[in-house]
Amino acid sequence: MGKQTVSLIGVPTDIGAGHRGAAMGPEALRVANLAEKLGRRGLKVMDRGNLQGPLNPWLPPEYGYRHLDEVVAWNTAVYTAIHQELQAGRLPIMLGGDHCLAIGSISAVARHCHDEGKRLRVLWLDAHTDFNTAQATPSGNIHGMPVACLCGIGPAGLIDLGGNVPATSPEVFRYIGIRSVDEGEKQLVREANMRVHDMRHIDEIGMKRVMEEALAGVDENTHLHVSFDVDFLDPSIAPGVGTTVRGGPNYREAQLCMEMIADTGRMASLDIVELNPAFDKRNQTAKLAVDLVESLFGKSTLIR
Ligand code: 6HN
Ligand code: MN
Ligand code: MN
Ligand code: MN
Repeated sequence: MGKQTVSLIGVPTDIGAGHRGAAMGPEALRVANLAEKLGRRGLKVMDRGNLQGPLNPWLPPEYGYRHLDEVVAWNTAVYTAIHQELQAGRLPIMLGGDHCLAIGSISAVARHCHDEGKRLRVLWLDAHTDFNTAQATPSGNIHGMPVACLCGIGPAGLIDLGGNVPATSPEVFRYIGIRSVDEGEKQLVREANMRVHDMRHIDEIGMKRVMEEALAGVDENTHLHVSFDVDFLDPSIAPGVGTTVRGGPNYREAQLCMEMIADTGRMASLDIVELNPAFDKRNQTAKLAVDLVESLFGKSTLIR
């Protein structure tokens, strides 16, 4: 077997977020030596540079959405780029950008799985469930809506990127690290029967058993996609995000989570999103994200 090729796709925008700065995420990850570190893990790394799209006009919401047209434009570009990398047999890593961009990346992954007869599993590592709608959202920020859009609840232009509506369905998702869900959103998450491994669950049974549950059923026919919102991590170790919520996984819990994903050998695409260098200290959150991504690709602290 040849070397696995991973492609880095920068998406420098904060178009779906409530704070400016996530547009600087791709460069911060490059400065933290993401490509070099993955190269040292024996991967062939192709940095495809950055996608382009509209500037952030920083306007109030209209009909429950902020910047819907711009969000559609960015996600269309993401869809095309990620789909192309998957078709070429490469493992795409999307360097966000805010989490609205996962609509494009996961729509591409879902389309690819559909065409190849693969079963999709999405691990959504996040403090938030990102399951808002135009009616339920307290902010209008579309980074709070990607999972709903991927399940077919959302506006035209975002639910139909890959041609199939819905792009995918609630049973493919496993949420990990959840600790902030809006009131109306809670109702939607319950109605959709989403599988939520919230922080209370991690406290009670530990990260090991949570990951066993989240990864149960993953086999050789599974395409495992990891959507890593950096605000998943406890803010004491990861201050460089726009929406910090205290009480997240600590360093070792996060490492164990990543290591157990690596052990499956099934991760075939990845988003790194919501990194916000404007809130960071000396790029420490980017460095931590890179350290954790190395673990996703098999770096381990194990001696045996
Ligand atoms: N993220 N639930 C809040 C909202 O505005 O809808 C926060 C969403 C945060 C989204 O961190 O990807
Ligand atoms: Mn493939
Ligand atoms: Mn998120
Ligand atoms: Mn989040």
